[in-house]
Amino acid sequence: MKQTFSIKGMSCQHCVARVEEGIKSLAGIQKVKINLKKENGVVKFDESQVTPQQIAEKITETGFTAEVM
Ligand SMILES: [Cu+2]
Repeated sequence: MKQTFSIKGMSCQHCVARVEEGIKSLAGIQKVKINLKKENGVVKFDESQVTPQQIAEKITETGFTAEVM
């Protein structure tokens, strides 16, 4: 499935890369597209392996504020 997350606190491409790497470290992630300007990220994943909540928690772990939209 595809889910959009609001991600607050990113200021540059370094932050984007950090969020991306964090999300990709989870099982079942197929595609990650982070938009710095819009402060969001669209993640495509296998819902039998990972939940939107787990993805939001992982983003929070990398140091940013995430919310399932
Ligand atoms: Cu940054």
